[in-house]
Amino acid sequence: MRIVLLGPPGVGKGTQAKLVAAKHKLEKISTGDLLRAELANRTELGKLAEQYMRQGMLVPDDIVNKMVAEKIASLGPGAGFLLDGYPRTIAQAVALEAALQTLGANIDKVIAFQSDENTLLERIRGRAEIENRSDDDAQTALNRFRIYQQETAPLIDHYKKSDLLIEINASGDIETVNNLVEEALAG
Ligand code: B4P
Repeated sequence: MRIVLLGPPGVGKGTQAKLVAAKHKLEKISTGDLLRAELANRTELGKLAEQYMRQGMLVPDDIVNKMVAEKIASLGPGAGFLLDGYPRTIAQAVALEAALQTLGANIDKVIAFQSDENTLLERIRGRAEIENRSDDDAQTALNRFRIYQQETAPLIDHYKKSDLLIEINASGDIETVNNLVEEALAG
């Protein structure tokens, strides 16, 4: 199984990714986590990514595409995986399709989470208290919402056209959302 999780900042992609990957024994590829690990290790890639992330901007496509393509290639052709937070632009979706084609693989389902902005801001505020992420202050979060609408929301139509999209209301608690995800995967 190869799954993509899409959705606005703070909607719970990372939270659901952990649950789904554990249950279905899938490799979890979270671009946010991979980039934060590069930052923590002060690599050249990390230093570059930090300039974008702390302003709530997307890291340039070529950097993220290369990072994901290498990760997918390292898993081998038959591997199941879950992509959390990738693709986030149409250019990333095109790059993902090319990377999968070289392996003779394809995406099975794209899950798009939705919720209202107040719920998302509340969750990000809660995460800020626990995780101290530099992109979780209110102003940066608003910037991330704006960029989501411009850059990432068009992916919903992109995946609707290929009939892979399942839209899920992510406003409920973690267990409720997880039940909806499992129903969608079973269907
Ligand atoms: P991400 O790490 O993907 O972060 P996110 O979108 O804010 O969060 P997510 O939706 O995973 O929410 P979470 O589960 O934590 O991206 C961070 C940054 O990295 C981006 O802004 C960008 O700069 C860069 N980046 C990443 N991928 C990129 C790409 N492909 N291209 C370019 N740049 C990229 O949930 C949020 C909080 O809510 C948590 O505290 C959680 O406990 C809580 N929560 C979750 N679900 C809940 C529920 N159902 N009910 C109540 N609380 C819930």
